[in-house]
Amino acid sequence: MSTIKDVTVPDIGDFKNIPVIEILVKPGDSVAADTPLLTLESEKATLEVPAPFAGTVVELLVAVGGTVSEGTRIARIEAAATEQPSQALPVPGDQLIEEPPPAIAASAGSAAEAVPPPNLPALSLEGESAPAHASPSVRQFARELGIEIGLVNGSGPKGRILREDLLGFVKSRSATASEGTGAVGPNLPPWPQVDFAKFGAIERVPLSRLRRISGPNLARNWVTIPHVTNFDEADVTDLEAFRLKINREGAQGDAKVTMLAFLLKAATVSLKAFPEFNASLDGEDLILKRYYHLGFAADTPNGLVVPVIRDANRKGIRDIAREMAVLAEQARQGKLKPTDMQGGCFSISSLGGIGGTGFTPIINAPEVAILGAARARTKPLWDGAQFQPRLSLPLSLSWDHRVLDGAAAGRFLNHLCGLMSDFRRILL
Ligand code: CAO
Repeated sequence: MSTIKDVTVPDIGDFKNIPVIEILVKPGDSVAADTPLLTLESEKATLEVPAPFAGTVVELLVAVGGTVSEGTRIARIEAAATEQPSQALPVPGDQLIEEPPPAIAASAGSAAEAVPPPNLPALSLEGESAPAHASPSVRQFARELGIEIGLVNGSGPKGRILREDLLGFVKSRSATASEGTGAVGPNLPPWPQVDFAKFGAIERVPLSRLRRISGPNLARNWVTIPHVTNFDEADVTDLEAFRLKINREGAQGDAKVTMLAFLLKAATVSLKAFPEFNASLDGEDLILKRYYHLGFAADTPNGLVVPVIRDANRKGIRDIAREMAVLAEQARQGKLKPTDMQGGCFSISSLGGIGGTGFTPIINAPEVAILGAARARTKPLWDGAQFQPRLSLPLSLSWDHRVLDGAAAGRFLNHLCGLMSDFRRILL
């Protein structure tokens, strides 16, 4: 015969009027003895109140946001006929909750198949691959971050997982799949520790502030964005002749027009034609931008910065060249304002003034593509009847394969090369 019994908050020490932050069951749920029913969180600790016996939840008597103290009635549970009372006390956040051993989680194909062993909390089958030691609030934070807590190494006492460990895990997470879980985890060996001085003279030089800031951002972009790079070449023979002409015609003090100014302008037109390149990924949505703010990578003594030319689509080539010269100079002097580097939709990295035949630029998140330009060279190009000396500009387009695909990238580059080969197409 089964009976309905009230469940009250047991002895929770000095805590009083503690807010309920999470209800973990609902009426109709079957619970084992010790299944966590709700989570309380005071300023100092997080506690889970477990079911004192096995049975079926009939009614919940508290809601998220309510407060409870020792003795507060929180639920009514119809006790199972053979229920064994639990010895469990609520688990304060300062203590550890030990997750079930991996064999249990791994052998269960689904939550429904899982049978919690006696005297262990009911399984939270999130695919944990190792026993996790963590307070309820840390486990909740892990759920919010979508992290499988069993994959995180704890740095606290006895390997306890701390909030900082979760944040560190997110930062270092690579696309490597964790065996058996299908989940992603770092799974990387530690950084090689080498005593370089053993092999010869060395000098230790601290990274510049700029590199310390940009390095982790570049690493994040490289690790988290599935990059693919397409290559193409634009015949810029006529454009180069035009560029030289307008530079000769330019007034005293006019900024020199370089190929990059044309590339920036042409990119705005291609972005208009292929709006999915002028976008950012936001969860499962794509944010399509109706503005055209273009960044360009600028080399400075302290490292790389990416100033942004706003509304480049509305500006003429000379305006773009002038603005680029000002921003590049400010970048070199370390005088760019944060706002000068914000709001970019798409970036261009030009190494044309320096050299090289091509490179694979890293996407500047949250943008979805970046264009690289290498040094233009005169090459013999077959015109159908004979070879002609033509100036060829090597271009590379790195793009985010979560958002774009190779065909789209090929079309984008075709379009851009077409514009650069005959700049009159800009007017079309
Ligand atoms: N092919 C051939 N020549 C090129 C060229 C190209 N693709 N691009 C520029 N040039 C020429 C210019 O015409 C100029 O020649 P002249 O002095 O004879 O007129 C010379 O190279 C120098 O140009 P520049 O570099 O001063 O000007 P820019 O507009 O091309 O670039 C800026 C400006 C700020 C982008 C550049 O100075 C710079 O910092 N580039 C480095 C970007 C970078 O580091 N990218 C890598 C990022 S990943 O680490």
